[in-house]
Amino acid sequence: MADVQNSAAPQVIRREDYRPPDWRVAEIALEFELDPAQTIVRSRLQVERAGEGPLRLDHGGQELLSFRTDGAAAAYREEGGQYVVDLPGEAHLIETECVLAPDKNTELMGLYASGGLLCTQCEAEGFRRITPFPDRPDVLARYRVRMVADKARFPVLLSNGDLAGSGDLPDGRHWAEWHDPFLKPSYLFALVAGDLQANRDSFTTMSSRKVDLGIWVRQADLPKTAHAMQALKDAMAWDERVYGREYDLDVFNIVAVADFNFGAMENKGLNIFNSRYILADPETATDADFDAVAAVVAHEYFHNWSGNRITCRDWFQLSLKEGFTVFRDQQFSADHGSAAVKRIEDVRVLRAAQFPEDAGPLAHPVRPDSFIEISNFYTATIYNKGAELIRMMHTLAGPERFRRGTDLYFDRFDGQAVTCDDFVAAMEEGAGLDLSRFRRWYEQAGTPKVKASVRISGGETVVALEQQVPPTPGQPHKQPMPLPLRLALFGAESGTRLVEEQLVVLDDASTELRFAGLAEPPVLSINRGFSAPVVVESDRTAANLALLSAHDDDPFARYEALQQLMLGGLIAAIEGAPFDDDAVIEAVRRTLTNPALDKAFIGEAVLPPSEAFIGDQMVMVDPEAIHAARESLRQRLGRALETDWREAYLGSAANRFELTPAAKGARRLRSVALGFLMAGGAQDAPMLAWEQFQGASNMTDRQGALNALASSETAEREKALAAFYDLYRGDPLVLDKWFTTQALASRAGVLDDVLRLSRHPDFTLTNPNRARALVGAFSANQHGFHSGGVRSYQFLADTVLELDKLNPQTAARFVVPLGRWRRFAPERGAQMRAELERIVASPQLSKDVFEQASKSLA
Ligand code: B3K
Ligand code: ZN
Repeated sequence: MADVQNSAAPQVIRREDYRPPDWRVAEIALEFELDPAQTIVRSRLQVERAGEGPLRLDHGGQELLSFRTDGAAAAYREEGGQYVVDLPGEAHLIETECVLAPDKNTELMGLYASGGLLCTQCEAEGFRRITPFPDRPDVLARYRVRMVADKARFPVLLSNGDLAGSGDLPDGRHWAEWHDPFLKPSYLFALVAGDLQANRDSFTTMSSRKVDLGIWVRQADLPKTAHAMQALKDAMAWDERVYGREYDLDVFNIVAVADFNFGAMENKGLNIFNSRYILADPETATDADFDAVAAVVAHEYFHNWSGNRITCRDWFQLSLKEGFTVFRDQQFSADHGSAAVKRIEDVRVLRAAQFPEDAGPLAHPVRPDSFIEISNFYTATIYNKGAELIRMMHTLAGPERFRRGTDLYFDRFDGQAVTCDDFVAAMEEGAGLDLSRFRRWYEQAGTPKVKASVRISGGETVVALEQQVPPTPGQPHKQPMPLPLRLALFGAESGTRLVEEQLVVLDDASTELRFAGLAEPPVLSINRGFSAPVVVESDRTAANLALLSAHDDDPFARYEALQQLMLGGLIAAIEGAPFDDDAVIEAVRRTLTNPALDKAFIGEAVLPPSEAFIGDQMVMVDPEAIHAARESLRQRLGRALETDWREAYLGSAANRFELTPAAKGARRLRSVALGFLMAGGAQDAPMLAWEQFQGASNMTDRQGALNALASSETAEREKALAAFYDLYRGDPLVLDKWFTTQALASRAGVLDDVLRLSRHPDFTLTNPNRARALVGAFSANQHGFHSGGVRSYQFLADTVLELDKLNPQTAARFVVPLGRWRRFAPERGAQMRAELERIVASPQLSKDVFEQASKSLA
């Protein structure tokens, strides 16, 4: 850890130090007198002895008005954020009374105010900010919650479980009481109070129980809740069909709030959502937004079993619920749209967020060994790589045996707080797999590299595979991991498949596969469907890749072949090597004009790899050279295939707005084609874009046109940005898009735009969506961000420090891009590093930002 001059270095929490709790909480009764300025919280805990030690209640520094054990003033001591009480007997009653100020809570953890509502966020350690409690996921209790509030301001009072009663009080106040019959950890507690309206519906479960569903929003937003409601019902039915999981309460409520640190939260029976993952209509949400709403609604719903009924023993096991639930939501989305395109998107996310994490200073295993602040571990590794681990088990077992594994898991551990290893053991037993080596996937960080080569020897074709797992912080030496690789061979001349697809599990450092009697020289198709989350390096030529991009019958492999072909050309261009781009142009043309392919797939496949992805393939990232090479390829493709782009553009013309895969695919391809026409410099392209912008009947077309214009130097650019702002200035979620589009633009001077926008009256750091829309997007714009030089780095560090005072959890996320300093040229790297040092040396830094910045320097 770096030299720290400010406070003492924060404490490191280690997995090996886990001890079960000494006291259980059988029941908790909570009483809230709700008021934004001053909320009183009274709690009564029935605690029971489970071990030798004292009772430890975590707290969040709130004002404590009283603390009693068995009716008498408690004799407690304070130890590092805990009240510690020695209790003599086996069972005791603990009562506390506290006062909170939700309207001063800018961290958005615990009880806080958002747009006139009061709401909670407790995962991971927010419950302690509400009331003193053993705030750890292995303490499961039964909750009874009584809320009292002013009826005019807070007509709706919601909490977990079922409504047990409600009524009016004489002074304009009212009350409601909710009881949750299920045992739950404190991180799943929730309450909401506010002036909300519900979109109500119901779902009848497989055992014929009727469940009342409610999506609660501000009245004006009610028309935007239909898609989320449909997704919820689809998710409930899907989980019954695919996993045999039935919902268990009589009520399921969702509330949308405007100020939220992440996507959504799976509180038992009362999910709380960032409004961007609930509200959607064609005028304000893109197709990608609609898909994200459905995926997040499903994800949170699926947590009811994978997370709530069975939860994590400790926070090191976070991927137990998150990796599994992401896998479940990926399967759900694949079943409700194009499975091939969904897999491509999932891999794109993994490569954009997780591979760089695995290769950088913040790399950690899917089950980490230590942390300073758990909020920093809600990462792409825990979520997305975690999901890939579950997917590999699914691939190894096949769907039926996998289901036997999950049945056993749900059966065996229902109502308990367990570990990742408990999951693997249940899968091993239920599915009949040997997963002993597979456990290394949970232990070792780093993305494995697979070298694949093909040679002909003595009339046989030999496929040689070799794996290597790179060193990561704290893990210099790695062991080989079992890599399930789906592979096939295609004829280098004919493009026909020479052998059936096989699943090869490479679980040693290397292996060789032999094939005899092939009719022609083969081309290897490997990691089909992206069956293992690895980087493949192969000896395939540009001609081999072009062949696969035209003939491979696995859609992911086909997409990947074209991506690799483009990548090879781009890297050659960046390194100044000669590169004949005719093969790329021809391969793109064949994909673009292939009537057998669906448009959504074409739209994905023809896009060159992102600048960030190209950077990840290089030891030293040169943002200017990458940008120039990619732009020049886009320009050449735009020119060479102008007629085809035009045809694709017109052939995908918008008609009636529908959310079918075909209609979404057509919209996608239309905007991609427009982007190439702009890149190729077609004279009428800006006008086409402006017409698409103006005539759009939906946000997908409008945003697609705006994106194309935002990266241009045209008069239409300014017109479109001004018109967009005027149209949507009153809609915060759409205004976020306006900020993001400009921050992501591919043009000179993005930094100046961003600095100007950071002073715009609509910009604020107090709303996480807005902060991410501008600052998060800018730092993800590799060329725009780095071409701004030291001023970009200073801006990012200034933002981190300013936001840290308000909201450490969100501030810490913005540190990450600076941590890539080792991968940039020395002068640039030193400037990035200097900003990290400035952050670490700042007084009163949160644990969140300290951990990210100091680890990024180490
Ligand atoms: N479990 C929450 C995430 C909580 C993040 C806390 N820092 C949402 C989800 O993954 O479903
Ligand atoms: Zn989750």
